[in-house]
Amino acid sequence: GTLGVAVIGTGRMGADHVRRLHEVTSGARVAAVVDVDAERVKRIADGIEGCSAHTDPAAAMAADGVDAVLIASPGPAHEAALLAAFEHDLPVLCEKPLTPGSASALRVLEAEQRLGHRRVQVGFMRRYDAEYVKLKSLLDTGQLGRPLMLHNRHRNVATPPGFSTEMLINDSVVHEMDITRWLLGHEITAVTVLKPTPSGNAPEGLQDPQLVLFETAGGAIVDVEINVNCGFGYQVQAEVVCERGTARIGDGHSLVTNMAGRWGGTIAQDFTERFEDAYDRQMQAWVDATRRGEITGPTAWDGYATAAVCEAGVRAQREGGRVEVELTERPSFYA
Ligand code: NAD
Ligand code: ISE
Repeated sequence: GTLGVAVIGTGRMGADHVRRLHEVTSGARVAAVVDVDAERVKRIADGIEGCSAHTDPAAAMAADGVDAVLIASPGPAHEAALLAAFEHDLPVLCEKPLTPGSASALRVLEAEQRLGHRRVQVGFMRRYDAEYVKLKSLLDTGQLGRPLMLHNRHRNVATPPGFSTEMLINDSVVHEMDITRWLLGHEITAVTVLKPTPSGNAPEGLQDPQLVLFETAGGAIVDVEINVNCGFGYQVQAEVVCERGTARIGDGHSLVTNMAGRWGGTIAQDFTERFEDAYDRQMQAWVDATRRGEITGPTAWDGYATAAVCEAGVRAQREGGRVEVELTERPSFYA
């Protein structure tokens, strides 16, 4: 039957996921919505037939018709929601980060292993972006040879109020941590962060942009320009340099115009626009797998491993120099 989903957190991402589940995804319906803001959650539930409104995640998980959980509350609230979902043995799509910090992520790994079966998919949606999928398929053929370097650019128009220097790593570069591990198939072993004089566009006190370097277990070197107040658009670009060639995505050349002696195109303005298809495909894949009784996509291990890299990244920001990533051994459960 149709998958009844409880959506926890109905802010920017959560409200968009509610719309997606209600209007785009097939085989699913929004059965319950949860937010600490009671008025907001009631307004959203009122617009959807058969959807109940809650301020307590545990109450929503026990509600009628709830078969699965989508977590889109702020990162610090994820651990409690994940553990509650495990108590009800419900499948979960959890927005990144799994949890902020490797200690809490490890507690989630342990709880999932105690259940005896995987329950969590982490919302690293770039793995569902058509361009990244093409890049990964090409690398996997081996035609280009071994990847030597991966160059990334991650630019946002502007940061919301309260966005801190650590969030450049924890909220933004975390996507490149996941995509690096996925594209190259190796864990990240060390992080270095270089900080140019901040842009005049950056709010007072924000160290923006930064150049983040990863070393990987496969010997490839990865650089990330994180530049979150660039002012002109939302851009995510990647170029892999291999032994026999290079491959690059994210140039946004789907429409090129020639007019009045100039050529060009438009640049997306935010992630909901640039990654709309990826969010849609991620949701459909999660719903389809869940209805088959399977869990696919990025795992809780991917959530833990990226949390460990974030910790090294934040230390590298603060202390300077190269910081090694501390990772426990990967349990065979996540092989
Ligand atoms: P937001 O602040 O817009 O929304 C969060 C909502 O959760 C708010 O409505 C808030 O009232 C509610 N909330 C707070 N504590 C709660 C709790 N304990 N239980 C239930 N609801 C609670 O934030 P956002 O930008 O929508 O981010 C939400 C999540 O999505 C974060 O984990 C963030 O990292 C992630 N995110 C992912 C992407 C992506 O590209 N995949 C982009 C942006 C945000
Ligand atoms: C945000 O939280 C995201 O996840 C976006 O994908 C990213 O581009 C942005 O920089 C983050 O703040």
